[in-house]
Amino acid sequence: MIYVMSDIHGQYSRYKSIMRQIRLRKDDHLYVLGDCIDRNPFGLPILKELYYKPNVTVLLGNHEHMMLEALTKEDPNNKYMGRWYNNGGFVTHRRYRHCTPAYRAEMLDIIRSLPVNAEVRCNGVDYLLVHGAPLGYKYKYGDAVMDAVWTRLDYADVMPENKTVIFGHTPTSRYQAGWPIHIYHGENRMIGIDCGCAYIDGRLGCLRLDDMKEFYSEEDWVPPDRDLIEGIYSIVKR
Ligand SMILES: [Mn+2]
Repeated sequence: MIYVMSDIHGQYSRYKSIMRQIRLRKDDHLYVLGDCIDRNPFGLPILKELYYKPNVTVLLGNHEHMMLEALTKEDPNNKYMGRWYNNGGFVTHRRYRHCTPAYRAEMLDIIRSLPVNAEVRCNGVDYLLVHGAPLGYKYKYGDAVMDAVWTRLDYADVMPENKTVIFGHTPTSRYQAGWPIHIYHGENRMIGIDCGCAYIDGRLGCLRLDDMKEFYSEEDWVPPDRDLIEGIYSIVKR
């Protein structure tokens, strides 16, 4: 069986919920389409755990790319660190700084080795697995990797011929406002699987390509009551 999920964003309990449901076997393969890290605390351990599983392929997301730039590039004006922090990188960096030099070097090596796209064939369908967009897709950076991890596909975009593109990066609520935390099966051979796991009211989705069965993380906590949250905010604002 072939499974695809994306944008775990440090949500450890949602990640574990999916792993419990799919019970990955030796002959199965799981593709994780980037953005294991940032916005929530447990990104690095999740990325590391997935990376070393023999039947898992992890792709590069824009968040891993941001982390690599922030921690390895000459950055006198904090351009790269600023961008990372503005996109939820602080929780990752806060923990990273407390890790041993060996662990830090290992995580950077892992990120450097992540592929940008992957291809897999299932039931006679050729799937192109991407974080943001297929490599070679022109966006606004003029850099092939940046374009591939940052592009937000539009529902009307034209995909490469004879390929069904499965992408993360952009929460599916952008394509189906009335069905927000579900996998998006678009026209033009596009499937979006980022169900907003990064956010409190999202969840982690996972698609099994053999039969297109969808799996969703189940919460082990009671979501906070909206009236309660708004009540708290009204107190804070006063
Ligand atoms: Mn992303």
